[in-house]
Formats: sequence, structure tokens, C-alpha cells
Amino acid sequence: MTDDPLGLLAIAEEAARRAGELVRASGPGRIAVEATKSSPTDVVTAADRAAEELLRAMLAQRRPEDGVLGEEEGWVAGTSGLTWVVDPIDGTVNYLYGIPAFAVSVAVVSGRPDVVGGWETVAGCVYDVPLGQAFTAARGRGAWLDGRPLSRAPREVPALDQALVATGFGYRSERRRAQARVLLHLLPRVRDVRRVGCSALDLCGVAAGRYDAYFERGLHTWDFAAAYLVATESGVTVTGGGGRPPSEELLVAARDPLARTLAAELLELGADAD
Ligand code: LIP
Repeated sequence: MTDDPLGLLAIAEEAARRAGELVRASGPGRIAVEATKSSPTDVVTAADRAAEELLRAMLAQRRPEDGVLGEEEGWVAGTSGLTWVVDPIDGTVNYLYGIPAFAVSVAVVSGRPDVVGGWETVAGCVYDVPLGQAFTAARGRGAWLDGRPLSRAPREVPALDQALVATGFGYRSERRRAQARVLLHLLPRVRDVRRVGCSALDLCGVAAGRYDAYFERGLHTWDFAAAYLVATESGVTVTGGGGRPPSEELLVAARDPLARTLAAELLELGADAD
């Protein structure tokens, strides 16, 4: 069994595409909400569970010694030192409402995925289900959108007041109140804000130049493990601010110097607290 990043990437992409086909097939008009999680608006659909089951079955067959951490079924440790980190549908509320912005995220990480800064992505795929596009990356080998390289080449990085910034909000109202306070102060200082509702596509969007920056508080490892490598292999800085790694506390992504400026501004505004 190879641990070569490109070999692992092939498995990640195949898994994400297969789960994506299942999610697409259970599309509009056939969506069943099965349960809620952290709040009444944090829903789990039948497709979330079926897609995660498919991912786990495929990975158990291909990589029996690896661990798996998934949004719906939690963490099953392995013996190989590698763990697959999967989000069967990132952007579940968009999927529920038929808004074409949701993705399957499949990453393989070394280290401890439950420890902030204790893991590193080796390979990952974010499969945009409605567009049928695949963002892929392998550590030290680069990042791609549908096989076309996402360039690391230095480019014009706007100042904060010219930056188009993507962001997102939590499922609990107290968290959204705190996030609204931050936005109240940040919005007059940037070009504009986009709230698309899928963190994996938001982060890959920075890598692809669709946004100049993205930040969010409250993300789980499965939301950003794959997109993190797509972004960093494309020359984007992904940080928690204040020299910290990205985590549930805060994730900020942009090319420098914008990443430094935005992270400092967000910490100043208390974006890493409720
Ligand atoms: C969602 C993220 C989104 C965030 C939502 C939620 P889910 O993930 O993609 O960026 O704003 O609160 O966390 O729940 O669809 O997997």
C-alpha cells in the first residue's frame, strides 16, 4: 500500500466523486431531514449519512489500516498513522434549499486530527457537486482545478479596502450575534463580503482567485482539511491569526500581505471569541 501523496490523492478524488454522484442523485425534491445537531437549524439529511457510509466503506476496503474521522459518524482510529477526514456534504443547508453551492470534502492527514496544529494534510479533494468540478492537492506537489494547475505565482494582492472577502456564520444564534458584531466593523473596511454557505468551496475559492480572502469562526477539521491543502499549495496563507494554526477558534485565508492585515484586524475585533 503506497503512502505517496499522489497515490493517496487518486483515492481521495475517486471517493469524493463517487459520494458526489450519490448526493447529486438524491437531489431536489427527494431530500429528507433525518435529525438536527448543534441547533434546530443544524440539520443532517439522509444523503449526508448515505454519502459518509459510502466513503467509509470504500476507504475501509482500500486503506484498512487508516483511521477515519467524519462529520456524521465521528472518529475511528487506525494503525497506519494516517486518518481520512471526510465531510459528506459541506453546505448541507444549501443542499437542503437547492442552492447550487455544496461539496464533498475528502482529505487524508498525518498526525492527530483532534489536536489543533497536531495534523497535516497529505492529500485532499473538494468535489463541487452541482458544478461537477474537483479541487485537488497533494503535499509538496501542487494543487489543481479539474486537472489544471492552480498557480502559486505571485500576483497582485489587494489592500484590505479593495478586498472581496468571503465568510460564514454558525448555527447557534449567540455565535451569529458575535459574528454580526465583527462584520459591522469589518464591512466598511473591505470592498464587499460574500456569504456562500460552504466553507470548503470558500477556501478553494481563494486559491482560485474567486475571492481575495475568507475567514470564519466555528469550523471543524472536516470542513477545511482538504481545502486547506488546495489553498496552501496555491500560495495562500491559512492561519488562525496571532501565529496560531487554523482551528475552530478562527480560520483566516488570503495571500500575504493581506492575510496578515486581515488576521490582525479580526483579532482586534475579537473575531476569535463569542
Ligand atoms: C457549513 C460550513 C459553512 C458554515 C456553516 C456550516 P456544514 O458546514 O460549510 O461555511 O458557515 O455554519 O458549518 O454544516 O454544511 O457541513
